[in-house]
Amino acid sequence: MADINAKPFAFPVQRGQIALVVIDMQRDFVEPGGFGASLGNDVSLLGSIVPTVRRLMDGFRAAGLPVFHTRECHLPDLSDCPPAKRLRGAPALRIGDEGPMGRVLIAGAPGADIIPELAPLPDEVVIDKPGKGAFYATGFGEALAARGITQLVVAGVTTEVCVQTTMREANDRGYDCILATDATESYFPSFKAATIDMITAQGGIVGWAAPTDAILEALDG
Ligand code: C5J
Repeated sequence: MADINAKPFAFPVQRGQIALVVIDMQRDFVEPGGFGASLGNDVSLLGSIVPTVRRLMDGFRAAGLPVFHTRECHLPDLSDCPPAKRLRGAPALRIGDEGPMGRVLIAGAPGADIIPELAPLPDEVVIDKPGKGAFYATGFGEALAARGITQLVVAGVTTEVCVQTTMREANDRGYDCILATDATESYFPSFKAATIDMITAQGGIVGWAAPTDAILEALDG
């Protein structure tokens, strides 16, 4: 494996210590009728990255490297959903409400499922997370430690919310993180661009960023 040609400088891949984490590629964020749409967003932007995320996942799988998936979702009794999160704003559907894809962002509801095109393989770890970051109130850190993972390639949605929060959480815990810039998306293109800038500024204050081709080339190299 070679270094990844990345911003702000080459990402030094550590063989056997790198994994992919695909954040929240769920029907509730990507498909019409879900939570993302209920907030007034145009979800078609997010759908456009699906083939690229799939290519990245397939590259990791082909290289025998671990792929982790996350889902933002809550328990049916909402005991893990702070009222402040549920009640903020004026969405057409709130977390836990019955929508066209079942109860919004509730574990087990069809809307909380990962979209079929990016379905996890049976041996891949899926982390259900009640927050925006993948480490908060989950077993993600322990699952990574058990596999000796110290480096994360991060993809998924949305760039400035759950993806960025996870990268910041990981960075604070000592992981080297690189964002796959064309395998992540936001409902707001300017927020995606700003996130990439924020992550890579000041010598990579949160981490690195590179397109999928550069990441896959390094895995092949
Ligand atoms: C949001 C996420 N945007 N997965 N969740 O509420 O980014």
